[in-house]
Amino acid sequence: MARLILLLGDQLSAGLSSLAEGDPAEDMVLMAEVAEEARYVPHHKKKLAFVFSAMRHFAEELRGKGWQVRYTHLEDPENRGSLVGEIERAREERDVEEILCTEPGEWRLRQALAAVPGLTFLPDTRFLIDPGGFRAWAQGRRQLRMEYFYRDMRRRTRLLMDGDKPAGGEWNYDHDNRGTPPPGTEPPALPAFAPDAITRAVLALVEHRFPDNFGDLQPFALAVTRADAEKARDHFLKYALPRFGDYQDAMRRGEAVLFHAHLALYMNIGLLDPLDLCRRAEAEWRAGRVPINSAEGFIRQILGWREYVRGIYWVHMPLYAEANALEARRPLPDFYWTAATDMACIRDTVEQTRAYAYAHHIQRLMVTGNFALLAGIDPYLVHVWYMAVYADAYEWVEMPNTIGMALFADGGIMGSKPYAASGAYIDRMSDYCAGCRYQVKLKAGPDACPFNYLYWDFIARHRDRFARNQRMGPIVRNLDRMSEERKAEIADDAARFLDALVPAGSHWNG
Ligand code: FAD
Ligand code: DLZ
Ligand code: SF4
Repeated sequence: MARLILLLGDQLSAGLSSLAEGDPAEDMVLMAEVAEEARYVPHHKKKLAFVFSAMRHFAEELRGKGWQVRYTHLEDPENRGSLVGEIERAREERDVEEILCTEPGEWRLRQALAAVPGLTFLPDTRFLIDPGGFRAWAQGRRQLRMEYFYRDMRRRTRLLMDGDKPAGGEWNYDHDNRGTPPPGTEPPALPAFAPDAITRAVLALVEHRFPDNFGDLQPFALAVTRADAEKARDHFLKYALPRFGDYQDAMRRGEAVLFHAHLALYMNIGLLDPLDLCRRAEAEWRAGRVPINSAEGFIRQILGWREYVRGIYWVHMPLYAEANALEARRPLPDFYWTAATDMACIRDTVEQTRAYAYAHHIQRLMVTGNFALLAGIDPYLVHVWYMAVYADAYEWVEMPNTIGMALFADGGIMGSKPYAASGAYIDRMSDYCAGCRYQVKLKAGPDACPFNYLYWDFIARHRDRFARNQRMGPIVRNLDRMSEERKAEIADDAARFLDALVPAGSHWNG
């Protein structure tokens, strides 16, 4: 009797553990486009098209290598609508001895699949540390910090190491990642990939089946095959990586990607290998083509943050999804979907998100994330939004970034203090404020930048909690030094602004 290899939509890697364990001569690969996965959050149209097209191309690649692939299209009238249902259907059609599946990236899906009789999970070896290894690293530590995890990962993988010393002399060049590009700096354009017949069929499917989902489907220029994703990778290494380090935290109006990689979507779906990417970035530095702050900054994001958030996710699920340490209960404002706000920074970020299913890290963290933190938006609703709108979003990576890093809803598991900032930060790191109807230098009144009074209102709302946090102490003391009149003014401005927010429709609120 043959085995069935269930291959999920984000497992499009030739070296996947379940494929390595299987035998193309005997076993069958099962891939399925199903409504349950397409609808559990209202995915951006581009994300849906990207996933389905990449799945279809990968199925063709496997067939070309001699695999028998049972592929269910979303439109198949017999489609049972869920991955578990599609396994049952395959089982009704043929004798199946065992089902192999590389560990899914989402707790929800793992629970559903764990209940399927005869299904064996195999480790996902595309990651550089498995959840058990992370647990062992975390055990006994009073507080987890990414920096120490990252150093251990450097030693473990030998990336950017000279003997037992960090290459270049320092572990972390974060202090050299905060420049802003001078006017006139031209970021490289992303490579564009023309849709082939498979992608064009998928685009028609998405337009037909998901007409009301958020986001622009066209133009669609994403890579959907390994070969094209590798072209995108090489383009980044050559044209953007040299300045990635300097401008990692910068934001510029109308520029979605700047010197970022725009590669997370390809890594997360399995088209690019993270370790290989890190090695290539290191090779660029060793060849003298990129500075150390670029190579180290890039490798830190992948070897450090990417692996760290996955570890946090698996250690803390399922309770992590419900975390709400700051008791934030406000509904998500409508402008997260419509971009209809006078706040230029949010408008630009949401417009880019709508157009590209992409925004870079500082926009996600310090614009939309920071606003949701300060305004006290319900973390679960914010999580659904981030899961839906970004082409690279899968729960293992999105949830710790949203619930933990951006919203501090985990009470400090991910970071020792909230990433809260007033308008001054956004002004320093971007050119948004010059084109905004609000004035970033004003602290109070209807023309003041909302981030300014929302920041202090946030600190005041959580004063007692933050007073106990060593890193927040000085900020709380600044609040305490304010006059009662000033505190009342902050509370009034914040209430006026927050009360006027229009909640998103219930559909979008998840
Ligand atoms: P670059 O900025 O060029 O970084 C290089 C690579 O490092 C990325 O491709 C990514 O693989 C990795 N990386 C960088 N920062 C992180 C991080 N904080 N966590 C994990 N990996 C990181 N990343 C996702 O891949 N999927 C998500 O759903 C996601 N949701 C996020 C939600 C919020 C609220 C925040 C603050 C961050 C989120 N991130 C997420 C992390 C980060 O913003 C994206 O990885 C990055 O913007 C992707 O664009 P890029 O490929 O151009 O990355
Ligand atoms: C994101 C996604 C979408 C939109 N559709 C499918 C699908 O139809 N079939 C599938 O196997 N996977 C899909 N995925 C990815 C899963 O929802 C899920 O995020 C990952 O498999 C978790 O590892
Ligand atoms: Fe954003 Fe405030 Fe600047 Fe306007 S003034 S762009 S709201 S930070």
